[in-house]
Amino acid sequence: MINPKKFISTLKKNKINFFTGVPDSMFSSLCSTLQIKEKKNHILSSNEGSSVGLAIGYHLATGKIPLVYLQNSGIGNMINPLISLSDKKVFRVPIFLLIGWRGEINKKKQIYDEPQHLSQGLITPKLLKLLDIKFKVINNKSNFKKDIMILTKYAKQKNKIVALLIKKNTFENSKYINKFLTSNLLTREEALKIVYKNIPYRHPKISTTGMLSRELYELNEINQTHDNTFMCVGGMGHSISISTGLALFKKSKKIFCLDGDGSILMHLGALANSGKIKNLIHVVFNNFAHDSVGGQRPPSENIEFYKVARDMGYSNSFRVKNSLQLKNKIDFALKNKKNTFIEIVCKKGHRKNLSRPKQNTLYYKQKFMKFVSKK
Ligand SMILES: Cc1ncc(C[n+]2csc(CCOP(=O)(O)OP(=O)(O)O)c2C)c(N)n1
Repeated sequence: MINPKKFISTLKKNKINFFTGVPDSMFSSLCSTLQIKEKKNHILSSNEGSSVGLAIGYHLATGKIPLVYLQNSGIGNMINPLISLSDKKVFRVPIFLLIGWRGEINKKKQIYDEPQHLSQGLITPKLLKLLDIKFKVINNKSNFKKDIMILTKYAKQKNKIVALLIKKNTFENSKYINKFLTSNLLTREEALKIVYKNIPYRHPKISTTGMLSRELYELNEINQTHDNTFMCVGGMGHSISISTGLALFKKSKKIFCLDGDGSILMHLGALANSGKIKNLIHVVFNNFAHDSVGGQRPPSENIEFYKVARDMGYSNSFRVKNSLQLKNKIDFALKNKKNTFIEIVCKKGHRKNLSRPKQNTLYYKQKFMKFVSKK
């Protein structure tokens, strides 16, 4: 396996000194090492498109090659600035991409992965070819030093974008892994249990990408209440827009969006629309972390989302820190005729034995559509 510190020092030897991206569980130890050891040269960005923007700015300022890291599901977010700014036919900005390959292909077969990664996994190498991005695939046995050297040389000579596609289990864990914080705040799962208990079954729930949906899935499994839930397993950051679309056309129902801090930040602009929708209750579990992929800190440490939400149009907006406050605000939101935003300040950390949905995604979608079609 590759040691993250050695990997970073190889990048630096090749004069790559600026790192930005959105973390991925495929190389969470590398992301955490960058965040902790490379404070001055690293920015964890809000989405993969913004990472490319930051990288272009860095290149304009220094003339050097920046590194952007991402999970392959974030390629969509970055295609626009890549192809219409850094591309060879526009400004020719060389960028070194490090892409976690979920749904990877191994010896012509796709390895088992979650449904949201299957199509993306299949098309990832094809997409890179289509985008004319020279790339190499690495795993724990690869000669990464050689690959990094070849790719940086090429990027520099041609002023082009290059990529390393990272397979599963390529990186070692590191001591810089973000640890579970002890504090008297609720964990996301504890807070979710309170939310779950206090929302009557008749209200549809849209849950965000990552562990939150898996925790909710377990509650639904115990209580056999899957049909009122749409798990936004992919499309990170879009659960609030899905909730907005649903709420607009299901005015008789109060729709709950259960969101994360990293996710809300990814497409914060969506609040300009959701803030106007009366039958929406937006609950953000703010654990100040990308908990699902290693616990890295998003850049929103000092942002009070409930204040942002107020400015973006929500009629009621609160921040809660314990179970009693949370229960009270849910009761309030259920009775109030206008929309409510509830930011739950919680601590990061999750159970290691969380299960995954047993049925296929279409099963849950159909159940949900039947549920929302009822009066
Ligand atoms: C476009 C995109 N980029 C990155 C990811 C990888 N990813 C999955 S969950 C997650 C973290 C979500 O953080 P947050 O919303 O704060 O929820 P938490 O995990 O802390 O509960 C990330 C980065 C993804 N699924 N999609």
